Formats: sequence, structure tokens, C-alpha cells
Amino acid sequence: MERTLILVKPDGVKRNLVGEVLARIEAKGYSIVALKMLKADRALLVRHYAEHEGKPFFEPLVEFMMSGPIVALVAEGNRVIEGFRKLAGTTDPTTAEPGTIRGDLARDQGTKVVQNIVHGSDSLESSDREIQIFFPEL
Ligand code: IDP
Ligand code: MG
Repeated sequence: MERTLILVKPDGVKRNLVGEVLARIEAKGYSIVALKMLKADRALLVRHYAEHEGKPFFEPLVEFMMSGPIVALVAEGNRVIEGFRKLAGTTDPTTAEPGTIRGDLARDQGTKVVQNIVHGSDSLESSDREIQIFFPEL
């Protein structure tokens, strides 16, 4: 069965939206198979966001992701990678479709990094790699 790595980012945790995000994942019909809250350190985030190293928003992104606790989870189901990316909406919350997590719950905060509540793996290759980073025991 396909799996994806989902993060509720520090903005989502601070705004008490963990339950809202989990509810949308479960209501869609995906199963949560692992879940934990953690404070990510720099090394873990540099690994997780390796593809973005060198981009102008990389440092702000790492700082933002270290700014408070996050919730990491693995969701499972047929086509869950694609399905959760649809639930999350596009990266920019201003233009993310209403009905999506980012479209409904986030907006432009005028920060160097886009704060958009959630992360979701974008491919099978990414989900394998990211699940290994956050849940090496799986
Ligand atoms: P995704 O989270 O929708 O997959 P990515 O392109 O993988 O988007 O970027 C990772 C994260 O970096 C985004 O969720 C967002 O928080 C931030 N980000 C991406 N592009 C930009 C940008 O152009 N400016 C500021 N922050 C960005
Ligand atoms: Mg991405």
C-alpha cells in the first residue's frame, strides 16, 4: 500500500490546527499509520529539504521549521501521495483553492518563507526518503 510523509508545520501547530488536518486526512479515507510530535533540528531539516538547498527561501524555511514543534505522520492508501497533495492545495496559500487545507486555513503572512500549514511528499521516491528521515523505525 502506498504511503506518504505529512508534516503539520509550526504555524499549524501554533494555530491549533493539528486536529483539523488529521480530520481531513481521515475523512478522505486515508489511514494514519504513524504519528509523532517533535522539535526538528537543523540537520534533520537540511536532509528533509535537501532539494531546496541554495534557494533564497532555504534558510528562512529551515528557521521557520525550527521555530516550534511539528507533527510528523505517515498516511497510507491507494494514491495517497497524489491525494494528499490535492487535499493540501498549491504551495502559495493566497491562490490555493478554497476547500484545500492551504486554501482554507492559510494566507500570505508577508514572511520570507511561505507559511502553509502542511508538507506532503511529492513522489514515491520522496515519500520513501522522507519516511526514512522521520520514521527510521518503519
Ligand atoms: P510544497 O511544500 O508545496 O511541496 P516546495 O516547492 O517543495 O513546496 O517548497 C517547500 C516549502 O518551501 C513550501 O511549502 C513553502 O513553505 C516554502 N516555499 C516554496 N517556494 C517558496 C518561495 O518561492 N518563497 C518562499 N517560500 C517558499
Ligand atoms: Mg515539496
